[in-house]
Amino acid sequence: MSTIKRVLIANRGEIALRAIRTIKEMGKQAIAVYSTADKDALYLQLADASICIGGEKSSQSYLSIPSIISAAEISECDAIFPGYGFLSENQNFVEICEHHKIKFIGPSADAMIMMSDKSKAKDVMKKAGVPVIPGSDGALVDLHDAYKNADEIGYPVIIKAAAGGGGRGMRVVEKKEDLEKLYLAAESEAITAFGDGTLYMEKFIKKPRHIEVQVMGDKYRNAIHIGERDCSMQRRHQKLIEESPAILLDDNTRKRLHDTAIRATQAIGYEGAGTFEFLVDENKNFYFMEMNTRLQVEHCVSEMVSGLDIVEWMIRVAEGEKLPSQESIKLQGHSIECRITAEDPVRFIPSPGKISKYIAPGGRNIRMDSHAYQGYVVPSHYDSMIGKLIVWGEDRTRAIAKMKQALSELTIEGISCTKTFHQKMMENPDFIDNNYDTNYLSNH
Ligand code: MV4
Repeated sequence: MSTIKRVLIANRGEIALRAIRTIKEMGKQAIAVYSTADKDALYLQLADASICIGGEKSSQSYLSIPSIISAAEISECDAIFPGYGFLSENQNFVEICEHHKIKFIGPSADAMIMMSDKSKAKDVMKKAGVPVIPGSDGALVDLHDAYKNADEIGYPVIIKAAAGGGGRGMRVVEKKEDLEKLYLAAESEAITAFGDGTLYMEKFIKKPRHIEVQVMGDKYRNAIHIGERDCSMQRRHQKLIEESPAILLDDNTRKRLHDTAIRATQAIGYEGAGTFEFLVDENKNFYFMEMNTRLQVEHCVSEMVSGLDIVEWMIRVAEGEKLPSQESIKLQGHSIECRITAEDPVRFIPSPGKISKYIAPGGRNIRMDSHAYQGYVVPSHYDSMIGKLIVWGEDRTRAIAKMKQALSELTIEGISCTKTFHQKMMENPDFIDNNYDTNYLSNH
């Protein structure tokens, strides 16, 4: 066991704030970093110290490995907390931290490498006995191989970029005549976006639900799950609402899903917090899709139903502590998260600028994770999320009622935000009846 004394947070915004809170609560020091665009950010005031790491462009600051390592060395940090996005899934960064004897609070570079090629990740999971979406055995060799696989799988098929994830480099092929054109389009998009044109193919699942399982592993090959999340309410691959549990699942399917995620975590000797993403088809069969080797934005709904602090456990695991037993984790009630972004609530066009008035909701079982405040200027350089409103209720109906109340208290003026979108959604009969899939917002 080695105690971490001082943690550098290699991130910004609400997740930097969220990490600082737990780090300080644990009696450790929290060192924040910021770009020139973030010099007035709230998280800097709550950190024990803060260091400017460069210009407003992410490439000059939050993505600059030399700047972040220098900041950690100057401030004598013994660990780095990556958050999500930026360097959180950068294998090279993990190795560089190691060389500098700075603990990376997260999985090993090897685990990241194993999961970063989505086609290879599927192969690893298949061998571990995890159901995967039927498709090509590994990467497609060429167009001819694509035709052969598509005939075997049966149309419609979907072509995906091995280096992808989150929807980029994806093409749905309805019929043979379209395959060549879409194969070439996916390939060139993958090369442009990832510098890697490797593709793989799957059976296209119509009207899927996106359900993911939160897992954690420790240094002793213990693995636990912290329940599942339904993240099917998305727009252009951006999640808007997440909840736990996924009420779509019956108890038996849910148990099999959780057992599968634990088996998968153990199979790769995973350490830290991770998420297994599954697609669930119309017959409620679940299939592994990809793994995220980082803390996710929506981790809070899992915290609300379990009572655990996932960031705290990420740090404790990094220190060499054993995870609590699965039996000790009781999942209770229902939690919903609404992502509040600085975008107009109809067309989702970014709306950066100064927040002239800000009032956060409050009350029992309501959590507002936000770095916003009255007078804060939302910069245009980063993603537009300005906060997450998370509620807990004894059941889904009560959670929705609580969310409605909380949204009505939330006041953000001076910029547009997605509050009214969420208010409409909480009244939407299809949402209330759980009658939707991942395509809902593109169809409505
Ligand atoms: C699919 C699919 C249907 N069938 N794969 C989109 C993001 C990327 N991670 C995978 N995605 C999908 N993969 C098969 N075989 C449908 C999607 C998909 C989707 C998945 C989850 C959440 C939202 C989505 C929106 C459109 C398409």
